[in-house]
Amino acid sequence: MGISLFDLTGKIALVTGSTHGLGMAMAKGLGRAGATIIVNGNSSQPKIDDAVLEFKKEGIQAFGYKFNVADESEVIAAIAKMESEVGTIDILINNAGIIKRIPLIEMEVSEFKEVIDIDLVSPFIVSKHVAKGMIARQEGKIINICSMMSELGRNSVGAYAAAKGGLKMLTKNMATEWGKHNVQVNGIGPGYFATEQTAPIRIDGHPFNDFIINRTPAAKWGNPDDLSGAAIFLSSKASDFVNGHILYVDGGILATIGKPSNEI
Ligand code: GCO
Repeated sequence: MGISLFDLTGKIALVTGSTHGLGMAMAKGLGRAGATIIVNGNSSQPKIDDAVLEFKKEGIQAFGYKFNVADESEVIAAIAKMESEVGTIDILINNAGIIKRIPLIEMEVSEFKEVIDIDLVSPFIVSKHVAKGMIARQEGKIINICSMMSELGRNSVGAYAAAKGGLKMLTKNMATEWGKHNVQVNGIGPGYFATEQTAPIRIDGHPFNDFIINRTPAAKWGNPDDLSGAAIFLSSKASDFVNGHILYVDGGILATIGKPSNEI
């Protein structure tokens, strides 16, 4: 039986912001498919160490590195350290991100810029420096974590939507420039998932919670593990001819205008 198209054995994957939430879930998916995982966070070393232990408990080879994805000098130093201590990075998932739910009219410029910095500039910084090695080796996979807000606006998340819309186009441009080097760059656009980030708008009875259930053909919030398949696909040989594609894992939100709350 030949190697499965989806087998990541022998590959090393760096997932930024993977100490919790969607990043951890996608990293676990890649680990279960055979990849060695590099966990990243910028909070505390104990949080990173705890996350690494969670992977190891599942028999996944994992290493942890604390660095700020928005600081180019930290990124350059961290990549050099990771590639000397763990090995060359075959797969990069740019997942680290923040959101600030503030109406645009009330938002400070500094707050807007912070969201753009983390959610859009940082994937550029990390990708640029990881891609140098991928281009030298003529092989690599980069996945940018986009959002429903790469396609749709929503009250109070204007900076986040601007960043995620930009990340969609940055993904297409990375694919344009690096495709000839056998580096496939794609995006995953998660719909609405049950995570810490969405906890404030997911409370039972919260108008937004009811809205999302109505607006989603699958009629539920996503489970972070639902992203594993898309992450494995876009990290594996199965997607070697997929470039610049944003794969939405959204329970169907983008497929529909939705329905009135009283309609079955
Ligand atoms: C919000 C949510 C969204 C989701 C996700 C959707 O406030 O609307 O946090 O931004 O987290 O990004 O794809």
